[in-house]
Amino acid sequence: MNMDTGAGSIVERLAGYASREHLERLLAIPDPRLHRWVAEVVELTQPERIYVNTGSPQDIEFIRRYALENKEELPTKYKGKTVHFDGLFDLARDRENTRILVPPGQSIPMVNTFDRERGLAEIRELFKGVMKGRLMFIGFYCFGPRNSPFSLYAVQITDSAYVAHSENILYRACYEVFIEKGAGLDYMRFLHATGERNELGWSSNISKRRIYIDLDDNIVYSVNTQYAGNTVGLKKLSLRLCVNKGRREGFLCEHMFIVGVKGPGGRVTYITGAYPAGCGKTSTALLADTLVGDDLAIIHAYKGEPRAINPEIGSFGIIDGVNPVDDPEIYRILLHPDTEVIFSNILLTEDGDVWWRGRPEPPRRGLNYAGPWGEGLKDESGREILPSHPNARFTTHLSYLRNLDPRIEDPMGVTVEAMVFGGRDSDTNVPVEEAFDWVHGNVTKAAAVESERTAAVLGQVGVKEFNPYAILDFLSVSPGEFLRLHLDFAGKLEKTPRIYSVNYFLRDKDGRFLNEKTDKIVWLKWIELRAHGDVEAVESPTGLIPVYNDLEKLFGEVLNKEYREESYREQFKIRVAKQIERITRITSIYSKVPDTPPVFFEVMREQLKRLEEARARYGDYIDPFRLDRK
Ligand code: SPV
Ligand code: MN
Repeated sequence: MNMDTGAGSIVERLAGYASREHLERLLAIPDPRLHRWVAEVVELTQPERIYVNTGSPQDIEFIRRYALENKEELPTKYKGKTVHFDGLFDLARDRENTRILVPPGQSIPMVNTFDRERGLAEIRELFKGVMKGRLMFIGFYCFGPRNSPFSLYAVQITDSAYVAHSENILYRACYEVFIEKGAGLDYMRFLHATGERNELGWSSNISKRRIYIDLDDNIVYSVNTQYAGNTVGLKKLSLRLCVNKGRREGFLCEHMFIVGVKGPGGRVTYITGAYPAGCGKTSTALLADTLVGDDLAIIHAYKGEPRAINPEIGSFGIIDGVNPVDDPEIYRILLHPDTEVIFSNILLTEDGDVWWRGRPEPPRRGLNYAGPWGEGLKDESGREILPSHPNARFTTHLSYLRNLDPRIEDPMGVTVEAMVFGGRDSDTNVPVEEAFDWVHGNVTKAAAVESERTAAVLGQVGVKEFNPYAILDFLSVSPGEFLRLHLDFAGKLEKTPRIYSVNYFLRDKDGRFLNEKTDKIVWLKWIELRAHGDVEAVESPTGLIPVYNDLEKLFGEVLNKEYREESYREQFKIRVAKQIERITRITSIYSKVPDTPPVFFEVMREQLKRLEEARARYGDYIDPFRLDRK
């Protein structure tokens, strides 16, 4: 690629692609490196024109309209609401083709890597002329509150108005910071191209879909895809860059919600939670008393406290199953006349209504992620095509939430008192359990998250998968190193957050869920009380579980529900044999990760010993009423 320098030549190089106005917008940012990059991208991808998005209301509106004109989004009968389809083969994150570029011969345990030079050569080929005839958007965003020392910055280039529109909803546009800081600003870069589109508007070169992450250059390339998890740079592509920066600088970049839970006397306790996609993370975040974030958290040690910020201001949440009874707040927002929403991969009915599983009436004919849809439609292999996809999503502003915590804008973040780790687990973990301490929690709960696979990634649903910190898909370092980073982080803190596992998916022997959807709020309230030492707990071989009477009280107070002893006994019995199997599975995974901190194996060995002793004493199941209080 041409590495020409000098403003004069940049003007020449961009002249054929940019109107004077947009050229001036770009040149207003005093950063020659940025100008050179844009010139290189333009020469390589050959867009028709460039559009520099300053984040002004006019630019935001232009992008909204352009997405419709360009048919990347379709109008609905609701004001401010559009539908986007990714297409049948592009409905989720593509793990296989998402790769971290590394020097020859290097690899990172459990992380998908690829030779850097080969990867960049492939990218150059794939991007050659890829934007011909397209408008290329350049957007400038803050990844965190304005003026926060913890915020990161990003430039997104994309030929997709849908991607630009999504980012305008999900992130704070901050063109002015780029003007002010110029070449002194450290920022991530994202380059995305939709690639050829078929007659339905989908990216059609799916076999050439690539998401390549170049840590050395702080840049991510994404091509031949539209699904937001593969394309919206600041969503999950940034997470890999952020994790890498965090490792170097000693902060945590997490796949976690941040919520406030109210306790006695009106106090608000901040809790973060990591769950693999599709395991109740967004719904937990929405159920809490206040919401700071629903997907990502950056956590720094500040004056001895772990402080969390949400880099986002919007939500790209799963819509499948969202219904007026269980999720009244988000349901209200999705259909409210004054809100802006992009629905993706739902069903757009012929009369312009939007349908997903959870809307009370039955689906009607329309258009969906697979094309025209009608009752009984089957795919080539004879399987029924669901009217709305299980990974269908909504993109909307968090500001619509009645329980949005104003501290989402706090540049110093909120103090994290507890961290929660959840997964889809039908037969092993109890609904909620506290770890004995930071190290025990990081090893046995965070680093050991497992979950039955959902529709958010391509592949077969239902298989139990290892997913440490619920972040495996987004790791750019080894899980061993990620654990080490957390263990070391404690050294900067005066008080570490307490750590919990939660499990909303336990089932009985007939396959029925042991808990109701709303029970999760009780677990959060219990965690809140524990974080302040307000209630006792019962000691199990795997951690500290609630005392029956405390839960009985909380169920009554919070949900106005009776909580019976039998329910507690069944939900909180320790499944000893299953726990032992789990340790065996997880330990065998880490034994193949060379940089796993030795303390991991020690803590797991101790846990195994406690479980074996318990089995000798109680058998394969321990009745929680037989355990001692602590
Ligand atoms: C997730 O899958 O964890 C999401 C959506 O939050 S995606 O952007 O696809 O990652
Ligand atoms: Mn997520």
